[in-house]
Amino acid sequence: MPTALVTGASRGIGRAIARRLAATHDIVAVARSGDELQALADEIAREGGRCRAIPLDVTDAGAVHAALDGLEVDVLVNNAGIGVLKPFLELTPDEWRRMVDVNFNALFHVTRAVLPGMVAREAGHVVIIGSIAGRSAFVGGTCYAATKHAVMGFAESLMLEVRDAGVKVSVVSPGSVATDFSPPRARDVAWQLLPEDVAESVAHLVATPPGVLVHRLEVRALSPKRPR
Ligand code: NJP
Repeated sequence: MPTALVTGASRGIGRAIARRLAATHDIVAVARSGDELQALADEIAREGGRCRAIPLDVTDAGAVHAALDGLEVDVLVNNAGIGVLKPFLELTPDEWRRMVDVNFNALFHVTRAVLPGMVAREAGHVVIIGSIAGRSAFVGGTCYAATKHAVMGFAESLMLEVRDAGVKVSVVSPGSVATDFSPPRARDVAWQLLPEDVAESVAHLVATPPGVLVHRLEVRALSPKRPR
């Protein structure tokens, strides 16, 4: 079976992606919460799949390289992300730094560890979970939206660099998703996707034929009135 590495797999969207891809891939699940990762690995094993849990802070360059350098990975899902959504003047320097570190700088560490193997094998798929905030703006999103805009620039540039080597780069940009990511805002709740909806989109991307690349995918709830 091919291998898929999913960051931020301890809960939310990343957990749903790991569970969905486990039908077709051996999973490497990464996040800081070791107990939650182990619970995920046990769940996947009970369903007949394989999942290796690697507790890891993706912002720690040394730890990422020690754990992931040289790992043979067919699909990398850079999903780990945080959002401290509040007015600019209320953001602390630490909140700003953490968002940039997890949402953007960690892309460098994790992708840098795994991509050389993909390029050498002339195959592989790097999927990044962006956001519709990556091409828009909202009040309380100065830093978060900026990191997701940065993700789009990173992803498109990387795509242009590695597509000749047979490596795909895609960004999945969801609307609001029902996870612990941010406190629910009443207006958004009816329009929220489920983590499994995003996971299904990732599975769809990963299953595209070898010669076909879908680089950007925006995923939204259709209507609060329509069940998914
Ligand atoms: O968030 P949440 P989502 N090192 O809070 C992990 C984007 N998105 O699933 O380390 C390693 O449930 C954390 O694990 P742990 C969003 O920007 C969301 O909603 O154990 N891992 C957990 O597994 C993000 O990129 C919405 O705490 C770290 C996971 O990240 C992605 O979707 C809308 C880490 C976060 O789980 C997943 O978000 C949208 C670190 N330093 C885009 N720090 C939405 N939910 O509405 C955190 O457009 N993690």
